[in-house]
Amino acid sequence: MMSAVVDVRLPDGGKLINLSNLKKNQIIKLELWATVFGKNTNNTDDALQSLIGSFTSTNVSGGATRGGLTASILGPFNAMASNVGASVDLDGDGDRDIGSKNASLPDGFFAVRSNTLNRAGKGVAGGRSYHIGDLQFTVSELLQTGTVAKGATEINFRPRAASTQGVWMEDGVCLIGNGGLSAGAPVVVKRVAATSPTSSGMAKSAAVFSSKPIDGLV
Ligand SMILES: [Ca+2]
Ligand SMILES: [Ca+2]
Ligand SMILES: [Ca+2]
Repeated sequence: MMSAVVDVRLPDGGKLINLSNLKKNQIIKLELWATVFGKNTNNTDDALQSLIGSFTSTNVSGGATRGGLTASILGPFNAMASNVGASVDLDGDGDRDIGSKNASLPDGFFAVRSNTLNRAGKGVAGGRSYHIGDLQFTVSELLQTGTVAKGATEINFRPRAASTQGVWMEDGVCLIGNGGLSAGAPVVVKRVAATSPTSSGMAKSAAVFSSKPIDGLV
């Protein structure tokens, strides 16, 4: 069974951005990591060559923010046929996503490609992980006013729904991805209520929420 995952995350690995810390035109810097998983415990026989898909900022329960996404690609995954993707509103919510709605053609999709099956990624349990590029979300509009927490906005990868989703190697076998490419958990933008510092459990989570977004903001 084939398995590769594209994960969008904050530079410190976090997944949560407190809307209370955001303002219009602010840039949120995110990282794109791809991980190839095999079945055995040896990760020196797992490798990545290419992947293709889109990125969207999806509003849940009314959403938290609108903004535009832009991507960049890191070497060696910037070889011929790589593409930072077209800037289009894929989901019709009024802001720009990256990629294409037409899965039958590769045109417009975000695509990374190395000239060879690359084994230089970071070894992780059961596979190999690669920092393939970065993503920027530029806030254009805050969808919530006041302090009442409502919806959330989820920023994530969407694999191209086609027979060719990428080329990678698992346990020494080179594969052309077909249904084996998926997205990790989304980066979530939502309003996180301030909590009392006298309540230890709550204060701890508040500290996590308030520190992680700052690492991801430039
Ligand atoms: Ca959006
Ligand atoms: Ca959109
Ligand atoms: Ca392996």
